[in-house]
Amino acid sequence: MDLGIATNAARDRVWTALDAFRIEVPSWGFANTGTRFGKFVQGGAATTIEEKFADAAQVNALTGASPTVALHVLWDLPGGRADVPAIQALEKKYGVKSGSINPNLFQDAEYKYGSIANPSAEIRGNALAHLLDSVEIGRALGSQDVSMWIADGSNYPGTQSIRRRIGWMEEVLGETHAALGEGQRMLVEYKPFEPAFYHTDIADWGMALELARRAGPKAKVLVDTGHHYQGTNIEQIVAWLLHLGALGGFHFNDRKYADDDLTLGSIDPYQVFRIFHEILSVGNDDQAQIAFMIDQSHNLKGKIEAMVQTVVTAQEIYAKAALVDRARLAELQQECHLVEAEECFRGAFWQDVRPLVREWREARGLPSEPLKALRDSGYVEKITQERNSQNARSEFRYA
Ligand code: LRH
Ligand code: MN
Ligand code: MN
Repeated sequence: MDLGIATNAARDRVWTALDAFRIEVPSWGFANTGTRFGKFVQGGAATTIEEKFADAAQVNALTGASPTVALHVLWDLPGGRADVPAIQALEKKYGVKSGSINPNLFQDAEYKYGSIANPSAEIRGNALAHLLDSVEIGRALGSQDVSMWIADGSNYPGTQSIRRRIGWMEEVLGETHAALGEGQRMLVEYKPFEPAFYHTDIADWGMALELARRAGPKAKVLVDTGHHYQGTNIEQIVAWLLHLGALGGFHFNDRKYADDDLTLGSIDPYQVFRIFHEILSVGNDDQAQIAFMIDQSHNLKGKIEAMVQTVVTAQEIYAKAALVDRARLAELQQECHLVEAEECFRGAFWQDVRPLVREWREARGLPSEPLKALRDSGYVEKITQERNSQNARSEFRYA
């Protein structure tokens, strides 16, 4: 089937889509992270918030698509406190802004039996205080979203009251919502298991949606693509959340087995295409409400290289999704012309959009080949030399 990829109309669709496409990078994607068995330390990994801003700025300069960096409160802000003028100075120096604020309710030993769903009122109070601090940090930095991943759950049947914990979560989330300022939102993320292996308090999109709905209108659902069971139809969840006006955003990554945090599209690019198609099918105003964020940690690939590769892949798949002739597809769906409809849909996926995307990059003054430009720039070698002394140790041990 001829999709007319070389036509002006196709070029316009792709360029319009790429001009609007933004995807946030995570500060933790530039830092040394590991597996549960140990860490492979990279000499060039970022260890300070300034280094994370510097690396994010590189990715943005090369791709033109990631002007914000997500901050993880306890990992990036010493003592969980934000030195707002200092962060604003970094934003100015590096030309990237603070993105979503990610509270951390999973690291402290007091959260062994949960944070906002802990049976102890005192511990729930501490969790709420951290959430309120995170809301305040977001407000002070002018960032829109507080992204909440709640790791709470239990490992053995009968050891916790699932229902009482729902009520406790409702209380804390309601109070957090009440503190949100004008233009702020809270995003409720779900995950079926890990670290809890029997029940997780916010295990799927239904639970996240209901908790968000009860918290208030500024609460939306965050879909992390790695947080589903095998075979889950994620684009159907996306379509439902869009229908309900409840989709806040995404944590994009890919997976083969569980929450693998692999680079986007590395295992199943067609799934990313199907998700992007759902988003491009709604009106522009609704699209603008959806935060695209990357949630990946790169243990083996070079961190900046992996991030550039991810953003480039996201742009390419978004461009493919922009090529779907949605008017024609709607007719074919209406007439139940199954094979033609499927071919219309996946025909766009099979197009090689890279020449078009390259043209767009050149027209926008961006490097035509971001990964090659990264290599040619020598940035990774430079930071590896500069940062190596702090990162020189390499650890690997079984837990
Ligand atoms: C949990 C998660 C969550 C965290 C991030 C580091 O698996 O996806 O979004 O904040 O990883
Ligand atoms: Mn996530
Ligand atoms: Mn995850």
